[in-house]
Amino acid sequence: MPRPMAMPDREGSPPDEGTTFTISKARFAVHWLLSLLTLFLTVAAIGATVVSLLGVAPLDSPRTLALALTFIIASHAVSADPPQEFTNSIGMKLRLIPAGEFMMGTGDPGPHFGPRHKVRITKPFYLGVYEVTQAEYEGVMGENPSKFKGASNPVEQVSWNDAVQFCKRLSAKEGKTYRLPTEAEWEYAARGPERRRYPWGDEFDGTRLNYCDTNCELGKRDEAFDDGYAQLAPVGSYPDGASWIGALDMAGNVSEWTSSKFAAYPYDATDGREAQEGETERVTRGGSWHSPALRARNGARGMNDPFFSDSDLGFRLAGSSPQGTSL
Ligand SMILES: [Ca+2]
Ligand SMILES: [Ca+2]
Repeated sequence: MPRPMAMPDREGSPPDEGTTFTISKARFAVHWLLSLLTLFLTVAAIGATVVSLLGVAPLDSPRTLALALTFIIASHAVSADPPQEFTNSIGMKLRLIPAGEFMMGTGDPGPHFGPRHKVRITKPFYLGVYEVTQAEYEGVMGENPSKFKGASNPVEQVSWNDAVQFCKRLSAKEGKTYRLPTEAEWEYAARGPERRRYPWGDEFDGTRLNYCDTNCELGKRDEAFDDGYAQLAPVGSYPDGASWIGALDMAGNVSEWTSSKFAAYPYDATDGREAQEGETERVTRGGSWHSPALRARNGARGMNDPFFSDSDLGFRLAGSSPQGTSL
């Protein structure tokens, strides 16, 4: 299992989380062309109306005005706003997470989960609503390494290197930019501006996630709750466990790789921890079917070598695009 840090949970100045997201170049160009035409025709319509009122011009102001309105409507239809939700070529649903600030980390004693510090997510980014499934992984990679087989189960037994490879292959297939979320993005999507302790709120509820509940065959099982699964659950089995942005299974099912190298807080995306090269340990986030409730907290961190894999460790996609590519 992912190696948890041996301390509890705290909640933190504010390094920027440098995610980039832009709309496609073509969409952007069409939007602005329509906007310029709308402006031109609106000015023409007003001018024609004024001149008509003065009784000197034979211009057809109503028709020009109608044309202007048509362009206004078309301009809105080709809005420059990115879609709130996006389904990719293999049916994976990603949601747009707005930029914002949150308090990262927990208030527990110990050096790894805190101190709490403010982190700013400077640009919107996409995040997978679900963990990557075995069917999705096999569709892209041609193999399914998971121990507990099931097409809708999250893929497990995947190393950080495997997860990154999956992102690269899918990016190449679609011409988009997929990647793992940073641990700041992950925690922001789980915790939100309200500083939730768990994705759904501040109180633990063992029916809203798949953790080591009473069905769990391990000695550390929690007999206070029955979540219905001894090992993996199909992704999205706990709609009541959704985070503030609608991401599912963040607290449990499988722990998830992030892009980040493990480093002490405060989180700073520019200090080298987001460098993709290097064999340093990478941060894992969220609890799993294998872990106790303590690990389900939004601020809990784990870490493992990038070549490590286990049956309670998977990942979810993030998406952001360099300038000019569409997602
Ligand atoms: Ca369980
Ligand atoms: Ca999870």
